[in-house]
Amino acid sequence: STDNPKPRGAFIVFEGVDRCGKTTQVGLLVKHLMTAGLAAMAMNFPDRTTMVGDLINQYLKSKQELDDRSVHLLFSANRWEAVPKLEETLSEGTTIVCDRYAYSGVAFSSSKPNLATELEWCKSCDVGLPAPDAVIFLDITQEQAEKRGGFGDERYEQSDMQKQVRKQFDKLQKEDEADGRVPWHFVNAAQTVDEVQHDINKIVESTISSVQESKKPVGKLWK
Ligand code: NYM
Repeated sequence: STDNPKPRGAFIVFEGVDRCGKTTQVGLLVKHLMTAGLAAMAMNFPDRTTMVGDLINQYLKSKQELDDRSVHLLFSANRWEAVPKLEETLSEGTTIVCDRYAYSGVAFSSSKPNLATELEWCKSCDVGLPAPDAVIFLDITQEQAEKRGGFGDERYEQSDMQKQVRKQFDKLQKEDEADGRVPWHFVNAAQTVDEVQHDINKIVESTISSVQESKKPVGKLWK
């Protein structure tokens, strides 16, 4: 009946440095939720399949040079262009499990020397995006991440950059903590794949029930 509309899906965002295991865990979580009979869908940013995403891909593969602010805005545009689909999916009751979001956008861009003092500018273009119901931060030291095999050859895949990115993630977490709306969950990503998955499943199951019980609409990021 109209008094009992179908509850919306939860919006779960995974963040972390490169090689923390995000992509593996996003896949496992979607499978786990679907096996439990819950509607779930994976998303990822950057989405390289769109026109904007193709520009980002060329930049990451160093086939194209772009100004730091320009490419930052492209990463943000790549999220905004996905908003209609994101909102529709959540409102249909499907949980979205997202591999990177605006936190990666700000953490990576603000790790560049040109934008080091521009955290607020970096955040501004993502203000008002759908806010996650939970951020799962796959926590691993740079040393542990690098033991998992060498970096690829994409832009940003260097030790010093990754260490700075980690610091920027910490700043963003502290700001969200002070604001009190978007909860971050740190998961020890140096554990085995199964152990990490177990921790994540518990967090996500409780997030989904609290989203359903609270009946809160999707929030607006940093607003
Ligand atoms: N990245 C990702 C950004 O610099 N800004 C963003 O907004 C997002 C979503 O792109 N090194 C960076 C982080 C990664 C790179 O991501 C490609 P992936 O998840 O490796 O495809």
